Amino acid sequence: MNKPVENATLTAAEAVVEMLKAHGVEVIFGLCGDTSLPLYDALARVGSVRHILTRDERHAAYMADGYARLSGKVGVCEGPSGGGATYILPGLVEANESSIPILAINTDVSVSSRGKFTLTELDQRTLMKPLTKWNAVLDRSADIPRTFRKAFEAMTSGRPGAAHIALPFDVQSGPVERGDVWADPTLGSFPSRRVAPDASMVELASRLLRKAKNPLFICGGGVVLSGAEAELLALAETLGAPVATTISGKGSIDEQSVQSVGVVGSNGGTPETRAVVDAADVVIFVGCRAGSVTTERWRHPAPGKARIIHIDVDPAVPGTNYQVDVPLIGDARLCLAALNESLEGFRREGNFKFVEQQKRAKFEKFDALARSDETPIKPERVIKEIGNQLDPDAVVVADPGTPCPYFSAYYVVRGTGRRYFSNRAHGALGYAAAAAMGAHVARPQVKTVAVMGDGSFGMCVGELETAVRLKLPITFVVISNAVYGWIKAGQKSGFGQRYFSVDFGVTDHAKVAEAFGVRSWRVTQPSELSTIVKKALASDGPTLVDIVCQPLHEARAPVSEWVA
Ligand SMILES: Cc1ncc(C[n+]2csc(CCOP(=O)(O)OP(=O)(O)O)c2C)c(N)n1
Repeated sequence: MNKPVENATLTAAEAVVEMLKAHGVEVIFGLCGDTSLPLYDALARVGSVRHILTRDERHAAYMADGYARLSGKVGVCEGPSGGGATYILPGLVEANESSIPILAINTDVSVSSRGKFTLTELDQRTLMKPLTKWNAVLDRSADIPRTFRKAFEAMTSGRPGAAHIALPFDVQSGPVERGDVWADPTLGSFPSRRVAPDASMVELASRLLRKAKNPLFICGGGVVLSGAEAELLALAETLGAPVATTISGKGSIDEQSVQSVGVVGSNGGTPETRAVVDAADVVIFVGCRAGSVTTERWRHPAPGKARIIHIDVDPAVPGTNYQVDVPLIGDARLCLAALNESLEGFRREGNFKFVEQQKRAKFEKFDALARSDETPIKPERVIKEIGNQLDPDAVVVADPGTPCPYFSAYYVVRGTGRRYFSNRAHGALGYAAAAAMGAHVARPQVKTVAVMGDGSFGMCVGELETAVRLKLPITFVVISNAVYGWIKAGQKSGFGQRYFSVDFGVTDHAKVAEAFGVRSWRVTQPSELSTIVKKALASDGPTLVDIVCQPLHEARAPVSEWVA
């Protein structure tokens, strides 16, 4: 093992580190294992790539995801063979479906040990293939440079996505020619290759928009991914059109602006935002898959009622869920810029009275509940308090359960760009804490807050040690109600209140966090909330606020509907 190599060559493990560096990678999140020893040794010897040791590979992938979302660069995570691969998988698939470029490297049993009932042997190629945009299992050391180049190109061009590389133990010790170790560093950020739309389609869209009486944008994550906020605003102003978003689209527009509708759909939308969607005669989807949640199961907009222009970088998206009048395939920024150009000289005066009226109605109901002194504390009060105290540039990450629909609906993003996100592809509980850690590593100068239910807390608690070890000044908020509340709410609304196997025991999450070394508080009284949230946010280390809250099945959820 690790035979000395000539100067003109590197060990393959060293070449892996050099290839990452050549693509601009500065940090890797991961967890060690037997098959990873050569890679770890190379990381130690080569230096200059920061390694963040995590307590679970799933969270390493979530950290890479949060890091990528905030840095605009590929997030990298790693783990060993066998369990390391199966544990990294949930984060990989979430990122891939959310169009977030992360690279996962799992080391593997030696090529020479394949097929011999070797401990941890697993067909990583087949396992990862349907979950990633691109994947490979290395068989030869010499293939490392071109395999990494391919992976970065796949992740950051077209629709961004996740890649996976399996790196066998013996492959890590073979030789790689130094001269083969090169990269195009522009492939380390996304979008690396912007594609412009077909001019004839731009013309068709522009014609439809000139005739529209009540156009509406529904923006998905593609606007923020593409950095198309300025082009979107310019076009929305030209058209006098309101801008609604999906959850991932929060940050496409400043939500304080008159043109902003807020989030629509069945997880963050409200009857008031739905009414705005229903009033549109032309809907322009931008970087949005028009999936079940955004469209409330393809009912809003109602099929056939509004004309549809659909902008997406992925040609497979427009036309999948709605009959589309004009598909515009390309990068969101370039598509919107092309529309701005083709509409030069045109201007429709917007009438935002209806949007304003709907927003006022939505927030009046919210504010009345947010003022409530009742116990258990109402979720609205928590959102209002955190919203009041956070700076506009703060980053909030929300888990499914109570946090995602409530924060999506009522946490007002001030400014544009990535300031709020949730894991909207698969919505696995326990994402926010680790994703927030990755986000903080990418943008350490702003406050980062992770909001989770107690169901999520149970799925991510081990990473509190990572936050303490790295002294990350993140505030973790636990909405504590001793129930899988979102599901119990579903049993209430759709299954005759036959509550079954959804309640669990009460845990003092503040005490648990304290045992990890996190400065923590448990809040039971609404009157205590403000002071404690202030203290937690002001701390320069990790803090946790455990808030005993009204469960969802007793609360007034924004639009709570299961989406199967
Ligand atoms: C890994 C995973 N398992 C199951 C679910 C299904 N699920 C969606 S919401 C929810 C309940 C969430 O409970 P909790 O985190 O306590 O938040 P609450 O709804 O009570 O606010 C469950 C179980 C999921 N999203 N992820």
